[in-house]
Amino acid sequence: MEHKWWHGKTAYQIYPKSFCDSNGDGIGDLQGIISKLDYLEQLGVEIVWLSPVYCSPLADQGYDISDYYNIDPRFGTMEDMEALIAQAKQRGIGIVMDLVVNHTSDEHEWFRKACQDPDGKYGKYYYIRDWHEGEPLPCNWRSYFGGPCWDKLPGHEDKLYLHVFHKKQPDLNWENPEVREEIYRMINWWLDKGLAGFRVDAIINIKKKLPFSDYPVDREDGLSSIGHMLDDATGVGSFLDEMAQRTFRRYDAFSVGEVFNEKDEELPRFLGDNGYFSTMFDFAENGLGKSPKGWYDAKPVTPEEYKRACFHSQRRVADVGFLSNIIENHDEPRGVSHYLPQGDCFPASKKMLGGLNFFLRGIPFLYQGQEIGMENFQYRSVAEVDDISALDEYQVSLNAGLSEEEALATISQFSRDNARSPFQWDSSPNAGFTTGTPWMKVNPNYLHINLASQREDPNSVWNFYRTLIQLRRNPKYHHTIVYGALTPYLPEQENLMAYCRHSEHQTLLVLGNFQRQPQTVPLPAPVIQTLINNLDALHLDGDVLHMDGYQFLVLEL
Ligand code: TEU
Ligand code: CA
Repeated sequence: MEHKWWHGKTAYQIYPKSFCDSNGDGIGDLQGIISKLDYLEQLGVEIVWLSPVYCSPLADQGYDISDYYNIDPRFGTMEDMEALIAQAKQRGIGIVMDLVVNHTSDEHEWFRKACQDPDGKYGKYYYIRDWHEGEPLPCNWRSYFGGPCWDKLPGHEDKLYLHVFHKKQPDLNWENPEVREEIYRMINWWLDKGLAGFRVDAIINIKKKLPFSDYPVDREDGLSSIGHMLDDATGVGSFLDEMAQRTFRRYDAFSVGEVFNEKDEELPRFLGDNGYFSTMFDFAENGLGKSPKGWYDAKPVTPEEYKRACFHSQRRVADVGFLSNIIENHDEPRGVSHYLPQGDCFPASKKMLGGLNFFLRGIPFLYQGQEIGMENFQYRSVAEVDDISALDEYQVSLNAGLSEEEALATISQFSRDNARSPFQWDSSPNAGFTTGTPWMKVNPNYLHINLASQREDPNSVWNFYRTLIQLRRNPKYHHTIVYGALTPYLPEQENLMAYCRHSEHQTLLVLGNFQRQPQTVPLPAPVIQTLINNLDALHLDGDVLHMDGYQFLVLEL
């Protein structure tokens, strides 16, 4: 496998709206991020992915872009963006932007022009179909945020447009070469500014199975999950290859794909040498427990399921390329609230979960706040919900017969808002995120979970994450941690997640006791030294290790 500049990095995702507000309007911004570059450098991350900061009506918090070539004034200016790229670079940090090109905002100039003249040039940028009241829709796909993915084209009673996400996110027609040219031009324009690369949003959706047709109805709404269509669609690869060829590869840029349903045999083309992407997120764990019926039917994830999913993903890509490993992102609940058994969310277990994920082969991506162990929060009323996905699932839960209280409890567990509450910098009002009124409520637990207090505490979750990142960067272990093969260790031992990372001259054993109770683990070889321990003690009895509940260890063997 060819070595690449980004293989050994640790990445960090910023959700700009909730990271740091520099001017007191309650909305995080680019100057806020710039003011925290020293912090990011100290943490040790070397790639920073920004969720979208382009002009947007924020119907889906920036994933609905109305101008790809400008920064939304709420986040700052183009000068701020250029300053961020330059000042990050001085600290050895590459900035990665979000590339949202499955759809635009309905407020994008292209879509406005398409509405003015559906038969003209811009009408062909989108999927627009004739339709008359009373006729069936062109197809029965359910949009990701609920309801049919067809809506009336504004200003036209007899035309519909396609949106697989929100109705304010009309899908671009990638079959049209002019659309693809526009996108490549825009990507290169940004790469010319010195961006390190892109995180590529929802990209698998760009290929539609045409002509539009129905799939089996799978809920009472009479619609069908987009997943059926995606399984059926072929040929996304030629778009992705063309995009990579015309953009990323020319710049040796980093690209991380948000891809959910690639098939095994496609993996080498997606993330092998010269693949469509540098890497892709591993979403196997995030999918656990989910139900096609909706969030209300989801099951809790057990440690055994979590472990199996990780190992399965590792096996799939072992000889192919590098996954990007996460426990959470801006679309998911907080990892510690989601994967740790109920009642077991405390510093030691948070460290264990973080550590187990961090040393998997691949690029570790931390999400803002993960490094201080930020947790889900509880909604008090549905009026507090911002996430459009959660609002839809609230309705789905009510339709399934849940009470309002139960529906609220359900969406509290899974809402994307969980990850979007402001970063908890310190114990001052609003957690130091803003001097004004935050656009979203700060989690009340900021008084005891915040960066300022954890910086001073050598045993904090934050200092633990720093140690993980430093170990990955340490020249003595870097090669093994980045390139070493991964072999599951005692995968059948319940609630033990353990694996070896080994290169020619080195073996590291990573162990997490994924339960409250202690457990005993035989070691395969003598311990040379303990590199990481999330607890004070180490009970080693010859080649038998007695692990305390939620103990996490990295041992050099
Ligand atoms: O998400 C893509 C995606 O497939 C979503 O269905 C995701 O699983 C959903 O948000 C969960 O509720 C990306 C972005 O990460 C997300 O924030 C955007 O809303 C979406 O694309 C549309 O751009
Ligand atoms: Ca602001």
